[in-house]
Amino acid sequence: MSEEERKARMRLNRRQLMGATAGGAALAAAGGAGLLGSASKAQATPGAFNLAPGELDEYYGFWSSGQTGEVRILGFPSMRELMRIPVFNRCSATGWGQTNESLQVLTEGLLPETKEMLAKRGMKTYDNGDLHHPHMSFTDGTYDGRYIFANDKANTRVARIRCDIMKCDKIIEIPNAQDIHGMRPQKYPRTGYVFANGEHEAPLVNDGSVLDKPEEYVNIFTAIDGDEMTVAWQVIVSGNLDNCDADYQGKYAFATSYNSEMGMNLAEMTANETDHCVVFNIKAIEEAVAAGDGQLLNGVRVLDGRKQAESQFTRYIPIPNSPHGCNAAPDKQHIVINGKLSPTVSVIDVTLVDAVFEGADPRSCIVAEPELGLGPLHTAFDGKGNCFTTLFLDSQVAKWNMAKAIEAYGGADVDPIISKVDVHYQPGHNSTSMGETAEADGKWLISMNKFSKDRFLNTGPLKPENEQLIDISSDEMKVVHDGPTFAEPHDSIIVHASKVNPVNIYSRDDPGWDAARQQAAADGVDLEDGHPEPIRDGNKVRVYMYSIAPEFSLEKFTVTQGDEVTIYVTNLDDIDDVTHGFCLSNHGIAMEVGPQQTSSVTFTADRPGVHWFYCQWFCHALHMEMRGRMFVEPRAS
Ligand code: CUK
Ligand code: CUA
Repeated sequence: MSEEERKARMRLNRRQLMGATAGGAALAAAGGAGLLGSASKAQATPGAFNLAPGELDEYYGFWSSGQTGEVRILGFPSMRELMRIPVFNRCSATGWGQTNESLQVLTEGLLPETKEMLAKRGMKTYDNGDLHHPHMSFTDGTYDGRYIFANDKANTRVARIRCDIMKCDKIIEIPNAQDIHGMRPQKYPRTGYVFANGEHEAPLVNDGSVLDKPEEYVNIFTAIDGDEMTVAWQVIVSGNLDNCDADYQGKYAFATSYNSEMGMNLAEMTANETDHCVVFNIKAIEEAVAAGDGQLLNGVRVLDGRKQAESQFTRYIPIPNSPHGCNAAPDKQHIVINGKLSPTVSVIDVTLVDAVFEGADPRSCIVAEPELGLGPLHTAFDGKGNCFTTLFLDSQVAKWNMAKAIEAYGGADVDPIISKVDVHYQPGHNSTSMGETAEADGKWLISMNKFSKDRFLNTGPLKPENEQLIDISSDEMKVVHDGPTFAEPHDSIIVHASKVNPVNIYSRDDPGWDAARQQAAADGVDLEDGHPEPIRDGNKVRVYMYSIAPEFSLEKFTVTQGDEVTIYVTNLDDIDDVTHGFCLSNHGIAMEVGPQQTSSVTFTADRPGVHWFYCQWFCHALHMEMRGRMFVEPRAS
């Protein structure tokens, strides 16, 4: 169908609808959200966080959700939750984890042995994940609005979200590694690589031939090609990798590493006074990969960068016991390593790292080590030379000055700490507005606190966490807002709204439903026309319909008990905000169908009888009327 014909038909359908309804014109006008047109949008007063109705935020917040497995979009600084992007979880509203399109994303990157294990449990993919770190792709040291990448610590995966539609389009399971934790995109020249830390150690070939022999376990650092979403290379390291970051030069990646003892229990893991920051030399690694060095394992080139291998791939910079956060400063020169069990943070000067690779003492690149308080976990920056470090045990955020910390390390009698503020309670990550880019703007800080205790009404034994908005525009930090959250946003990024430009309507050319397009072509069907009858192919039956508010193109269709049925729904509405849904009652089937999107779902029709399907997304004044019947004929026995 041509664009002209399609539009003509949409207009026709609307007219028919209005004519057919009692008081139709009024109803249709009231119900078609998209018909209202977009009101002019007010911008927030600068510095305001308590926005008036209709005012838009200055920033997008992209929040992780830990064991919930999704990414959340917040308006920031108002802290209004705008949207949830299902990633590693199963989502009832959108059908993520059930539609064929989402299952393709969730299954195509799984390792064969994982698919086999899950199949034995009747599963196609995992339905849980532990998403700690969402980070946007970079170009030239700042966010470029293309993608958000996120890790799954629970099942060793890395996902990518397309920022044009705010949906996940790729998930890969990382071979050879265990439990991806720290994860950061390359900042310069662009992403490029996504660096991913394997947190837990295990035998490199983990097939049961080695069990309780910790001396044979290894840890793995992975570089993913963020454009292709394939593993580019891996490096074997000593010690457990925790968090990581990249420099602004494109030369090095840095990872905190605890348990240099390679201990298996708490006492063993904390025996040494020092652990490490591991520095990865990207050029040396790329040359070795190109030369075919190391070993090829599960299709990935794996190099040995362990301490005892004394390679040019890595350097181990001694850091006081069990460091955690790893944060590159927007001055493009300093990397802050957060002490956790040590009250200090250690500052690496990236311009001194070349010398370390040329044989200088590994500690010679440390230029400051201020003592800030108990339990420093993560550091954020204001772009004006100041740093904000969460103190987990002290329940505080410390503001300190980088230049003063460097002077003090050099012996000057200066106190780098500018101020501290109490937060409630036990902060983990913190983020500043644009703070992990070269465009850090020093306006806002969010402190992501693990406990809320008495801050909110009691919700039973499980309490929300508490995120506190802090105004950092002056030296004295001011907590201005409490925001409760459900499990467990570890990390967040605060991205200026000018960097992100999502579409309102899907493109009909979107690659997201390529498989549906191909199947329709093979069946001689145009997705946008649907087909009046189910198409039978043995016991497989394909039903093609389109939707235009408030109707599906099929009001009924018939299948036979035992058929494997695939329903394709194409939403022909191309109006901002007119999402439909398809819910088949008493079959556990429901999915979102956005404007101009095609979604599909496959199930076995095993219940003879009449079953209603209905639109499950409030789309129109006649949304309740948007429904149809599936007849399941009993199979002749
Ligand atoms: S880790 Cu959770 S508080 Cu996974 Cu980024 Cu530090
Ligand atoms: Cu379509 Cu509700």
